[in-house]
Amino acid sequence: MSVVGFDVGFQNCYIAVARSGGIETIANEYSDRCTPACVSLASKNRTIGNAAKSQMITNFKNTVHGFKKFHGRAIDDPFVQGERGKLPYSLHKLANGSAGVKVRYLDEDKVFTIEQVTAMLLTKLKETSEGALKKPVVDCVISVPSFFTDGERRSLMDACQIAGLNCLRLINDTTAVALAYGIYKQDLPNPEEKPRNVVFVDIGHSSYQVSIVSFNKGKLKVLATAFDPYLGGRNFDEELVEHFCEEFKGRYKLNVKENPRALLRLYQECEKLKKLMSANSSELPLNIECFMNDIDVSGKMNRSHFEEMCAHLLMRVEAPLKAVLDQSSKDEIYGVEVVGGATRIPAIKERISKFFFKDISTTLNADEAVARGCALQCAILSPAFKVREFSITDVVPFPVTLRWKSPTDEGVGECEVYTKNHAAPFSKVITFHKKEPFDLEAFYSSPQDLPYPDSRIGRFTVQNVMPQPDGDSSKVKVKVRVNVHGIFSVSSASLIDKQKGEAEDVQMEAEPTVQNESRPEDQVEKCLPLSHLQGEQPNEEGKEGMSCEKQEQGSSKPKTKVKSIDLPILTNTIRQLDRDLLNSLVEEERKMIIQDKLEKERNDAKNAVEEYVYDLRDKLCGIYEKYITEDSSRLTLILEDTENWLYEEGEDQEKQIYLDKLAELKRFGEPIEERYREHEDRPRAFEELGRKI
Ligand code: ATP
Ligand code: K
Ligand code: MG
Repeated sequence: MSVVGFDVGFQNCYIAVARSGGIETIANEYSDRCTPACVSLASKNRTIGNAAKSQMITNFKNTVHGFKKFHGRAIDDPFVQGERGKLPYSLHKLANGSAGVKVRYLDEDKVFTIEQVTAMLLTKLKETSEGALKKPVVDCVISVPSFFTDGERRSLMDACQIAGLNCLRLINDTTAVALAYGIYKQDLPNPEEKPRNVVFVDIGHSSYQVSIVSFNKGKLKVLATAFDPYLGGRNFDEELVEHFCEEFKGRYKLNVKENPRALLRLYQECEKLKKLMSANSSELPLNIECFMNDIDVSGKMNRSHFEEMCAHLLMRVEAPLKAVLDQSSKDEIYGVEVVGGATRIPAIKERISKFFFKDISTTLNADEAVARGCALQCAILSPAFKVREFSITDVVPFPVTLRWKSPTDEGVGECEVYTKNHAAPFSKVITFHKKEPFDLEAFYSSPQDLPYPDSRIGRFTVQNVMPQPDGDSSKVKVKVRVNVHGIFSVSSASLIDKQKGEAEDVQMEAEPTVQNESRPEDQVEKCLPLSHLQGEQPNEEGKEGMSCEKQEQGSSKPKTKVKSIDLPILTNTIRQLDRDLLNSLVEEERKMIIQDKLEKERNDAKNAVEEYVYDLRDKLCGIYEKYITEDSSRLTLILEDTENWLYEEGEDQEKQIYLDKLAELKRFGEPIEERYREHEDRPRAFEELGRKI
């Protein structure tokens, strides 16, 4: 069983793994611990990560980046529409209304779902970690922004499945950081003492998240989260880009925005400039050669000018900090820990520090803390790995309401099942009195606070409900939950059949089987009777209605002499990929992995021919010279022919052709090599013989 954590960022991904020595962040084949969230499609294969990023400008139409926030969104979502105009690649409307990506792949026009694009990235991260661990990686923990809604989370889970990963938990970015912070701390207050409250801030490329977390020995509890989902490093890049676009229009008469390549280059240079300005307050140059129409461009910028330009962005730093404090009791803040690349901007750091009247702490690795937290969570969930016990309680970011009705029921009922900052994961049992199947509709109760245009979560139909033989309503127990991934569902339902009561002894509220049994059981809510539900008395026999039942976690289950019958639930969540389609995408990803592997082998075979040609040619004029029996010029000619062939008709051949070519060359080369070896070995053999005698 693998213990791996992936921080899948908008721009940068990091991998941490557990090995016997502990948790470590690992590097990819470019010796880079950061793998860019970038996928490039081409006529023979795909490239992912660093190699894809280097294709960004040359193959801009088919190099996909900045796609993380398209998860679970419709193409006509205002956010998607806003991004669309800025992307060098095309978006395409899928049958279910979602945003897909349209590219040229294997010489054909092809549309990939966002789940597929992220799956490609995950495939890369999976392969990198498999390389480091030298074993297959399936189980993992992946980070998500704390403000991700159900639709976004479900979509990411589908991406995992396409990539053949079993995600044990989608953990919120700042919660992962809190775990990385807390698990090794020796001096946390004892469980009965006042907890230590720490604020965590993560500002990445695309978003800004804050959480306040209380720590005691062996546990952390998130108290509240806040965010600006649309503020990150890229907004600062954009300011610089706008500035230089204007400047170049005036000075060089260039319309940069018309030229996707030039615009991408300008983005890259502005990002570099932004980073330099974090370390340097003096004036810095921006130079780009052959920028557009063969014109070299240059400009300059200094930190204070940059901060002026970004004043409206810097103003947005405070609101989430204030929001997180407003939501939690204003107990003493022990520390403020910041991570995420954009927190390196001095003006951002200053503002955070000023707000809390204290120095901010940067003891955590700003780039790697999220991934480390993910790997730690994976280690905790893995039975194969021993880590100290550490319990994690997260929060529900947006309140969830359940609404129900049945065909003959004139009344519609509604209940907010999860308030904002309610503990998660968490299950609740709700009791209804019904005579027929009924629908439960889940939605986010405060759409105005939702960074997502659709407040619906899904419709859950409780099926097979029948009245009791005497015509009375049946008691139906419905379990709702926010699971470890932060995803809401109506997870099970059962009909309590009082008629057969005496015959059997059944546990009434048996926990449904949990997917990952190694993880701590979800808490089950002691739910208050819902007095605000008009006309519906809790637990009143015979009356249609609903109540929540108290059930304490771990308490001995009441053994009532009734029979409970499991009821099937029809789940219909928004934007979810059709399951048959998902299975076909799993298959498609496998095929693409094989295609990439074959293409790599083909390239390797070609390179082997090329290398052999150069190597043999070198040696023929060097160490092999004395051992050539045939006409050496003939051999030189063969090598020259092969070299030419590689550039012409041999440029793009099947793998076998290259293997054959290499074998043919070796027929000439090897006898020479053998004679050389023999001669080299002879004196040595004599020497050895001499020693023995
Ligand atoms: P997100 O968390 O939004 O999904 P991410 O995790 O990919 O995005 P990070 O890797 O945390 O983002 O941060 C990347 C951002 O940090 C980029 O905008 C990058 O330019 C910025 N950044 C990195 N180093 C510096 C620096 N020294 N000064 C200013 N900005 C920096
Ligand atoms: K990151
Ligand atoms: Mg991040």
